[in-house]
Amino acid sequence: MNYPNLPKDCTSMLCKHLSPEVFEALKDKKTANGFTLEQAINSGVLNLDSGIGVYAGDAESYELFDGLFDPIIEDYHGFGKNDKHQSNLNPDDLKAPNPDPEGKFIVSTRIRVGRNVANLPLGPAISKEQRDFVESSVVEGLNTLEGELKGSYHPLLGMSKEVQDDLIKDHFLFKEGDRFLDAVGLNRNWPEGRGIYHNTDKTFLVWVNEEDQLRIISMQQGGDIKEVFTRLVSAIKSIETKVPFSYNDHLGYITSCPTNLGTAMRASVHIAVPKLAEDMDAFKAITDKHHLQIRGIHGEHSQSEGGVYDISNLRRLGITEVEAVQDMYDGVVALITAEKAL
Ligand code: ADP
Ligand code: DAR
Repeated sequence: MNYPNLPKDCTSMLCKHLSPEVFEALKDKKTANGFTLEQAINSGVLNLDSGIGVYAGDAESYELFDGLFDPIIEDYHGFGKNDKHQSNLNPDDLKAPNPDPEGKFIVSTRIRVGRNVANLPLGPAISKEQRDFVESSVVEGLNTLEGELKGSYHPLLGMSKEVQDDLIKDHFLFKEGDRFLDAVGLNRNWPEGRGIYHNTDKTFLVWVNEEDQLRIISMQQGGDIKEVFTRLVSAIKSIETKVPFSYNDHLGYITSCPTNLGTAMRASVHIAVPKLAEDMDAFKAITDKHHLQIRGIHGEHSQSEGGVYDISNLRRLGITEVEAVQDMYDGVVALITAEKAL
């Protein structure tokens, strides 16, 4: 493998941190699952508009390719090689009375975590047989859930296009054919082994075998962030009694993308701030101050519509789950205050 052609104007973390020296040190290494540096960086080589451009094929990738992953993790999360991740999933520690009880600003709230099954490769290096095993064992565990978490699993294989399109349009299901995921092999054998579990009200959902092997999701209309977090914690604690999660005390919960390590949590609101959005510099000054990310309303790499934005925590590693949600909550309060002032 030769050093990739990375143009000078490429701004991804891959372009920033894959020096020729790091490349030479890592290019001939292979994890126990056969995952190579070439596979890890292919998404960023093919998609020069990537933000990151690198994925892990297994937990070992983060150690074996540390020369590339460590500076990316430090750069994105501000988290050092010898730092230890801490977890706190106690909703009592979250100070978050509904910031918009009259429903004037927050359309909906969604909090999700990524999880992967312990002692198996991650999506980029998993075999079809292993991925099918993940689907069957995760679904077996999900089908034992009771109360508000009780629901049903819907495999993507055999799902009608209408049902699939409706679930995506209504923000419940992942999109198909993401080119970033495709380039690292995360779409292999699609749609086999993939699907969505949800309860009757679609306030609790689990994506199976998309970018991570599980995406555990709690969501509802309105701004009761604490209620959404409490439901998510209950779901995580129920599922982890059935499915062992890949975790270590340095990186926390192990995920395919380094941006999702640690809590692997993204807590978001869809919020209408049309006046504030007329001055994006002022808008971004508030989101930057509160470590928040602005996305469009149909997920990553999408646009906002009607002055509604997806606002979520940027930091996921080196802070606890409670702190990640508190980051989002405090930022949303600041955005509502600014919108009201306008
Ligand atoms: P993820 O959050 O899982 O990393 P995306 O940003 O692509 O992935 O979002 C996945 C889906 O969740 C998209 O359909 C998006 O519209 C939806 N979504 C995210 N946040 C919210 C929210 N606060 N309310 C409703 N839907 C949301
Ligand atoms: N699209 C890839 C991943 C960025 C983080 N988002 C994830 N993991 N869904 C990129 O490098 O832009």
